[in-house]
Amino acid sequence: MNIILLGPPGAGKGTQAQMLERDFGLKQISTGDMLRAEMAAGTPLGLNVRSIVESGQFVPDPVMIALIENRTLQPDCAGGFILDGFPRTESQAEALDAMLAARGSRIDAVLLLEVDVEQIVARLAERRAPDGSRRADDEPETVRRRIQVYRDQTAPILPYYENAGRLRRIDGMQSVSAVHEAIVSALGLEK
Ligand code: B4P
Repeated sequence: MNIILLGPPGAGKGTQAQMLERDFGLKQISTGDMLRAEMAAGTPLGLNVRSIVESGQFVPDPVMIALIENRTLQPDCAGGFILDGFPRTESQAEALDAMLAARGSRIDAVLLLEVDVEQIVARLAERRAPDGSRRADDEPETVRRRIQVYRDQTAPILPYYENAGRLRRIDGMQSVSAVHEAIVSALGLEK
């Protein structure tokens, strides 16, 4: 099963993708984590995208599409994957369908985690890495920019999935475990 988790920044996509990977063995593919790993390793890609990511803007579509095209071909994705942070634009959504169709594969479910703006700002103000550090893009001013970028560039892809009857909405304002249960039920998975 291949799944897309959609939602605004801080909606809980990463949190829920980790739980699905733990319980059902689907591979989490977090584009945010992939970019941060490139930045931390100081690769040419990481150096190129650092200022974009830290300012809350989107990395160019061709870069992200190539990353996902390669990542989903890795053997650990053969049993199914969860896309956490991709697609984020219409062009990414169309490229994803085309690349999977060319392999005789497809996306089986698209889930939208719905969370309101106040909750997003509060959650990201609290977020800490295990070592206590904070992400540069979690500063309130940058979070507001990320929410605006989501509204401008990601929200318009919702009709792409909704019109094809592929989008399922999940109340992301509930507790982490309640959101997980809602997702498991929407996907018809059994533990
Ligand atoms: P991401 O890393 O994907 O950032 P995110 O939206 O913050 O994460 P998420 O929704 O996963 O929230 P989380 O579970 O952590 O992207 C970062 C940047 O990378 C982007 O701004 C962009 O620059 C770049 N990028 C990534 N993908 C791209 C693409 N496809 N195209 C272009 N650019 C791209 O949850 C947040 C917090 O809430 C956590 O602290 C968590 O503990 C808490 N939380 C979660 N669920 C909760 C709940 N139910 N109740 C209470 N708290 C909860």
